Amino acid sequence: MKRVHWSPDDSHGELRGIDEWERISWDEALDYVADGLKRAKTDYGNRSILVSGGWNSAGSEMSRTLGLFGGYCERWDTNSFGAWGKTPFMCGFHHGGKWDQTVNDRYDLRKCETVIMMSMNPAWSSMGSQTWNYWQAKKSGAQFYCIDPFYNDTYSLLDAEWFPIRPATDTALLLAVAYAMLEQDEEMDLIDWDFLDRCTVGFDAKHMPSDATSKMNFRDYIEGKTDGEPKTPEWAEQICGIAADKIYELARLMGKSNKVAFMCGMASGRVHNVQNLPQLVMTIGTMGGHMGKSGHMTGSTMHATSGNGGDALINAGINGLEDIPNPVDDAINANEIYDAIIDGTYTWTGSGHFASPLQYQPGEKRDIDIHVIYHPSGADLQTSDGIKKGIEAHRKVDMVVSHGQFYTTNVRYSDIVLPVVTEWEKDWGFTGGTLVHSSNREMLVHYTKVVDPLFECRSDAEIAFEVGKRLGLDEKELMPLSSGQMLYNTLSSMTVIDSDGKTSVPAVALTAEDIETMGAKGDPVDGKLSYHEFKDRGVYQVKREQGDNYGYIAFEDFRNDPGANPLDTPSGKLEIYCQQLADACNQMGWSVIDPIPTYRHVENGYEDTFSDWSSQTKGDYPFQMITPHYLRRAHSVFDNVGWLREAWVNPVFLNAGDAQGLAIEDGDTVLMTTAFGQSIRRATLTERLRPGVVALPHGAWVNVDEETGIDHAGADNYLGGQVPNAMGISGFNSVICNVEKYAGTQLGVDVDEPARVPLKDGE
Ligand SMILES: Nc1nc2c(c(=O)[nH]1)N[C@H]1C(S)=C(S)[C@@H](COP(=O)(O)OP(=O)(O)OC[C@H]3O[C@@H](n4cnc5c(=O)[nH]c(N)nc54)[C@H](O)[C@@H]3O)O[C@H]1N2
Ligand SMILES: Nc1nc2c(c(=O)[nH]1)N[C@H]1C(S)=C(S)[C@@H](COP(=O)(O)OP(=O)(O)OC[C@H]3O[C@@H](n4cnc5c(=O)[nH]c(N)nc54)[C@H](O)[C@@H]3O)O[C@H]1N2
Ligand SMILES: [Mo]
Repeated sequence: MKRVHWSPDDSHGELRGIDEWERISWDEALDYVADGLKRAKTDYGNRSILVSGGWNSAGSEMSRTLGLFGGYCERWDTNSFGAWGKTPFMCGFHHGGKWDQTVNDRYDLRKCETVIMMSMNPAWSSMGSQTWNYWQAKKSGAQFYCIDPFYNDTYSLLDAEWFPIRPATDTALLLAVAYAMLEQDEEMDLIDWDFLDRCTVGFDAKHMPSDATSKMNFRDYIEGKTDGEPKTPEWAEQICGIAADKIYELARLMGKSNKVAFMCGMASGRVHNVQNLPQLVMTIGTMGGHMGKSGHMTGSTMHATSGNGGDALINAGINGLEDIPNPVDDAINANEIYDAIIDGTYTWTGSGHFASPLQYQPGEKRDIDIHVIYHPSGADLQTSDGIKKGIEAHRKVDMVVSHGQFYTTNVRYSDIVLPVVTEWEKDWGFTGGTLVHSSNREMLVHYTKVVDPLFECRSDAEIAFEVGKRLGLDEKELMPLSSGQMLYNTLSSMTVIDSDGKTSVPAVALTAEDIETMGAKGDPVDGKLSYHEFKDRGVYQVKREQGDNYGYIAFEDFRNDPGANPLDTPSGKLEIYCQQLADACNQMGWSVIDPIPTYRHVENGYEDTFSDWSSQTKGDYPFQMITPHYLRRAHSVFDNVGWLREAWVNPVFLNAGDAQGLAIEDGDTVLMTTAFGQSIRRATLTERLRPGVVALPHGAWVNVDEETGIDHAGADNYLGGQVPNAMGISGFNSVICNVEKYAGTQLGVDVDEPARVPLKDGE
């Protein structure tokens, strides 16, 4: 599709999102795209081409083509992991390098007596049946507790006792838990001093790491010796809203003689300025000694591996396609991306931000002049903070291109739309791979085509190839391997851990005939499961049972002998004082953090709901908003599906008492206002949300009324804003807002709304 009023010479950018569409041929569309890219390169250089998509724009098929073309500007953000993506700094890059490796495996969870869950909701948000893991622990007698502003379905199922915390205040709570553990230790013997002594650095002045550049230590800070403010439960209560006596109770629960699993989802890390939170969670775990032993664990757990830590038992192979490096090193953080497009400057902090500490460089102000936005995949305009400013940025450039499966927000604000196939129409693919969390450690999905591509849809690979040809690139370099060869390469390099729990062996058996059918070259493989069976089942599942050799206790060797099994940190120990983390963060220039976990002001957090904190006078945005992942959708995907709209309405959840105070009844249309945008939704009243908190489900397709600027869909990121902070954290759960009854026309139920379809020329 082409937007009617767009042409290469006059983009009429102001009409993006409201223009009509015309159908054009693939050849015309690909020519427009290639010509637009060439023009941007000639006139402004490769840096003027922004490739968006997902948490990191590198890795898509188009990144190969554009890499060969001389490069492109990247976008990066912290998406799912928030602050937790940096756990490796204090836990080491071989444990925490995979964020789901600091908790034990699912069978060991059943040995815990006390499971303390912080910001978790596997019943809604973990693909697969991961709630089963917790249910089994409950059947084995574990007691559950939850720290969350929302008493969600997971907690309800597990009959968890609720600590109804205010959003974005977990740091204050946990600092006070540390205080209360210290205070009650003499009487109740809560702290595992032996573990602290042998396995950590930074807890007190006697245990400082050799690379420390300051004298700060955790104990002095907690007891008020560093800043004159002891982090007492009474101090924390003011901020986090949990009563001091409940904080003392939590501290007792964390005690060393209890078999504790202290588990966190990452939602509390998807908050501005909480770079130290994961470090603090791990610190509390070390104080209770809840690491490296059966029945004890501390750390983050989420996605398909929720409640099931450990190395992948089945490892996806590699397709053999060599990466094409991006000659341009520009990479813009999601918190600055739209300002960069509108104002022409941004903070460069390194390229390819994800796995290694080396990728966090001293911040550097750079000029940038974006002329093309290319969305090869992902749904950034919808799923990143600041949709309103994002629309403005999209309206500014010369050309916007999207590969689209549906009429998504990215597509709607584009000029050229290239329809791509869904997973059901692709020849084959796998979930899993280097990221353990893409499927759980025990299984790997292999999907194959269900239907031929519908209408004229093409694959990303075909599009990348066709655009590349038109850019004059070498066909062999663009696509050196056939699809069949890549399938063979992947399958033949796929490995599984044998039943001894140690040996890695080929997973899939391939005969000469299989290989010929794929049209590939290579030797037959003697593997555990025949290719036919794998393909028919669509899944490789490693059989598990209690007492098998596949168990996993995080940090076990380390705990038993830290000298012989050091962590991959500068000190070799768990770093309660982590110089590397502080240095990496502080040199980027957005926020200053301490090497130990300390209390930091959260931008758009609880304190910002007050115009005057000392007199407790509320300001223009008195409520806090969280944006939970929601059953109706996978992020933005499926929001247009009528059946799902019928099954799950998309309300804004309000605390019933708050609503009463505002004279809002269930079903009323409510106006939500933040500093960044306005949106309306029907209210659902509930007692499960703590007072002062509003929950707006994540991912609804924005629907802006051009006259008023108000979004009618309840799009979370139309209300959330961009705040450059810490190590580039997206603050999806640090939003403050006003809520009032909407005086305009009341909204009907979503299922009665027409599905979003493109406006066609002449209709
Ligand atoms: N307010 C708020 N915002 C959030 C979050 C939050 O909690 N609150 N959560 C954040 C998190 S954790 C995440 S992971 C992100 C997710 O952010 P995104 O990854 O941007 O979200 P999706 O909606 O899953 O977008 C995927 C898009 O890719 C398309 N797609 C799927 N397969 C293919 C393919 O093979 N080729 C191409 N070309 N396209 C394909 C789908 O149609 C869909 O439009 O959102 C983040 N945004
Ligand atoms: N159906 C569905 N499933 C999904 C997705 C989806 O969009 N739809 N997305 C997938 C993806 S990519 C991801 S990353 C995961 C994310 O899944 P989760 O990490 O589970 O994310 P959320 O649902 O945002 O939040 C979980 C809980 O954290 C609480 N919470 C929010 N802010 C805070 C806070 O500041 N402090 C505390 N203590 N608690 C807080 C929320 O109230 C909620 O109960 O879900 C995955 N699964
Ligand atoms: Mo995510």
